[in-house]
Amino acid sequence: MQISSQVTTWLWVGFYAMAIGTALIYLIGSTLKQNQKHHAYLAMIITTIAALAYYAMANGQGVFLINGKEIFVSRYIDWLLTTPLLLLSLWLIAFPAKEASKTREKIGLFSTVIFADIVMVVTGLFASMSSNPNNNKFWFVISFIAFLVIIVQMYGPVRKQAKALGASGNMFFNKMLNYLMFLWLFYPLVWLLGTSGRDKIHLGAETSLYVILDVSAKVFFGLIIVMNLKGIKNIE
Ligand code: RET
Repeated sequence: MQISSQVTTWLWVGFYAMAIGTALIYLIGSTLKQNQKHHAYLAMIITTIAALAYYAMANGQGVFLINGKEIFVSRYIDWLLTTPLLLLSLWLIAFPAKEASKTREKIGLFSTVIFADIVMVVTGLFASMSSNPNNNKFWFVISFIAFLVIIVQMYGPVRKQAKALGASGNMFFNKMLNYLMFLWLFYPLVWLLGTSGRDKIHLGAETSLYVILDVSAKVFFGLIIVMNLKGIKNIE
């Protein structure tokens, strides 16, 4: 479908930032030791998915007019894939490499957070597609509750696991966790202010804010990880 040129420009900015970010993560990641390289691969998968989603959106693909509003379904597909992968990258930092035991506990914890994450994104899409305001509020509240479940799990049991990393590893994990969760708080805020919520900001502003958040949560997040891993023991 046809979208305004300001929106399209921002979507192209998103595409190029993700593509260049992927290349930078690759270059820096290639200097890592073999046992740490997978962190770079994961970061590159995240930015590649986003690059593809932005390319599609910039060309009007995966964008639908529902009840007179543009719904960027491509964005939700991007979130559905990349948010679990972002949580997985924190996970791979949190759990000390040498601790091979407790596998079932790890899988249990991980499934809970991933499930909450999927509920958050899918009900967020339902909320943006509801023409009835009560319906819109209902799905938003459900999505937000799922978001709270993620926060509680990440700051509770997952953060506890990272204590075993030792001082520098633990500090690094906490920094990355705070950085990512702080950024995530702005997504529902932009959503609420934007065309899916209260319509206080226009689609161009909404798109630009999402681009800034996405580049920070995906490109910068990945770059900070690959640039800092080298000196940290226990993280593999
Ligand atoms: C929605 C709307 C409903 C309420 C909540 C939301 C949260 C979305 C989040 C998205 C994070 C996206 C990221 C993308 C990739 O970089 C769905 C906006 C709570 C937290 C990190």
